Amino acid sequence: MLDLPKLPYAYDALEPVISRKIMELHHDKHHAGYVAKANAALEDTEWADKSIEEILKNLSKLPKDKQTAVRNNGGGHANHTLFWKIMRIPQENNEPTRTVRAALEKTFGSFEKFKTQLSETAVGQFGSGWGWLVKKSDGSLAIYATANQDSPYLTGDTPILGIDVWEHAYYLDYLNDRAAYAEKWWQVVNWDEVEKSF
Ligand code: MN3
Repeated sequence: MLDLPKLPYAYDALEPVISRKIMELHHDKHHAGYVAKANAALEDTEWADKSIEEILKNLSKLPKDKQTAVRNNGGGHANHTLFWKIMRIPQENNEPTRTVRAALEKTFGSFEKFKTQLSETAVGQFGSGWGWLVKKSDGSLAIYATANQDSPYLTGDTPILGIDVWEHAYYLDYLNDRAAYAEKWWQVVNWDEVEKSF
């Protein structure tokens, strides 16, 4: 059974970057829905008691008629579980830890270049999806977007940082201005939590 995790902060903790209303709907309705539907799909399979990471890494081994539901809803569960963890109370000059900064500079040239590349990738995702910083199996870092609720675990990568660019993540606060949301979002990234993935 997959469980809906509690938010590690109050619903209004991310204001003014993300409003209480969005957080309530996003966590209590959207994420809860993914958990319920993923559990319904996994019920009565040998995968019901496995971790979501293990399930997504082995999606092709699941019963064929369950794969789409688990990809979408299990992916939604994994993605949002990480998303809540890697956010915190907004800070205007929100800088990464020394360890994270050094790793980002090595791969992307500078922290600013990294931010720009991830923002542009996320904002440029056509339709619903996510922008990701991932660790590949060889330990290298990469940025890409996925559609819908596709998780980096599906391709064997480990998600480190992800921005949700589904309209439900920003529309109530930013209307159609996904770029404005993506820019503000950097204020709520919890770099201490991100560092744990390095
Ligand atoms: Mn979402």
